[in-house]
Amino acid sequence: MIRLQTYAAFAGLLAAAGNAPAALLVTTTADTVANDGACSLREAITTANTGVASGAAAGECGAGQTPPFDQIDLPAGSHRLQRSGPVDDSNAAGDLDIRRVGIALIGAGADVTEIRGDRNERVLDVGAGQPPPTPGSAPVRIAGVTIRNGTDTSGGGVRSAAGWPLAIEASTLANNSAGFGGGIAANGPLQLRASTLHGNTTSDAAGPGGGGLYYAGTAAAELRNVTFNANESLTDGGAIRLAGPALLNNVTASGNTSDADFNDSGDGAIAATAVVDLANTLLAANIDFSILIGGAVSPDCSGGSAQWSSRGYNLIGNTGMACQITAQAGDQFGTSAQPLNPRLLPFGPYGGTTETQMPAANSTAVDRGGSAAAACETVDQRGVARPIGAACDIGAVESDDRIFSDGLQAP
Ligand SMILES: [Ca+2]
Ligand SMILES: [Ca+2]
Ligand SMILES: [Ca+2]
Ligand SMILES: [Ca+2]
Repeated sequence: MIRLQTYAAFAGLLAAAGNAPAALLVTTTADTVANDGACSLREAITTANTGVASGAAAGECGAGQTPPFDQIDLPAGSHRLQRSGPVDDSNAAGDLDIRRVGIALIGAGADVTEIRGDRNERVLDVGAGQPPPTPGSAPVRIAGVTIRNGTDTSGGGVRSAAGWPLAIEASTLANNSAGFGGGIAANGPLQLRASTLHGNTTSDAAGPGGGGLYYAGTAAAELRNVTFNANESLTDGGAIRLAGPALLNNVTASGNTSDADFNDSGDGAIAATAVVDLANTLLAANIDFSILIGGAVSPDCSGGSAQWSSRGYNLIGNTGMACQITAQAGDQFGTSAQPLNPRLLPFGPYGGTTETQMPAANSTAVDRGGSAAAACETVDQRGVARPIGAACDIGAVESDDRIFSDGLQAP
């Protein structure tokens, strides 16, 4: 289980070395800006952005502390955004605007800490209106939170500006909506780990798509131990639209829908117009609604042979009509005529702080992951060590389901 509550120990070590970065502790779930002796999430972000305390009263963010403030600790609770006002990038109202690299926003776990949008604007905006930072800067890091109910033109949950590095870990993005990039729209370097994107949607019927994620950075985005379930795009990429390159290892995308307005424009749980390099990844049992009108169907992946690059040990249920990928060692690819059933258990809690889709014991994802150059991640999305059984499993979660559908127990 990844709880990410080790910061206190870490800060203690640094304090002993006389070099403690100041952490801000959020002490209220209210979306307030007032010298009231409480430190709200919005105030903490402004203090981290500017280095200025939110007020002089004891208990305000940064009062009596020394900047820079590199970390915001967000305890369990529902932090609902409620400040309305003109759209701004200065963190005054609507979305929360992070304007400095190296800030870490750390919740107590995606199952207990949430930041909830008000459905008028996205939840978190990283680097908006700012020039790109120096290449190689420390990322803005978000960990141990659920981000839900944001709505915007792009990045309903989170948007990052061009060149702004973003790392999201052990988090859930759920029920966000945007023109494109329903959950996340990342325009700078991206690392996405041990996280779930569920029930995010796009709303622009002519946009680039990406129900869960839209990526347009220039460096390869890294997705490791990530689950995409029940996201939906009106166009391409029910789960992910890649306009920039990406590396995927141990990703699961199932139950996502592309071309949700079934006008035969859009396909692929992952749709790529840049190089996508994948290993140990499961793309199966997704839906391309073009099938409803007899259009070209490619439910699981879409893109040309110049885009799709397998390192092996992937399970793609149906490569369909628009996914040109060449099988490598360990790959299991189905077709429209003979799709593969991934035999995943229902999306739900299988341990850890994020919900996942575990392969059933009789899934061909079990014990079919790779090694050497195509090695699985050393732990799974829940933080459980791989492998369980003879070899690691394809997808985000290592199966500990041991009962076959015939009732016999797996060895
Ligand atoms: Ca206050
Ligand atoms: Ca903004
Ligand atoms: Ca704002
Ligand atoms: Ca469409």
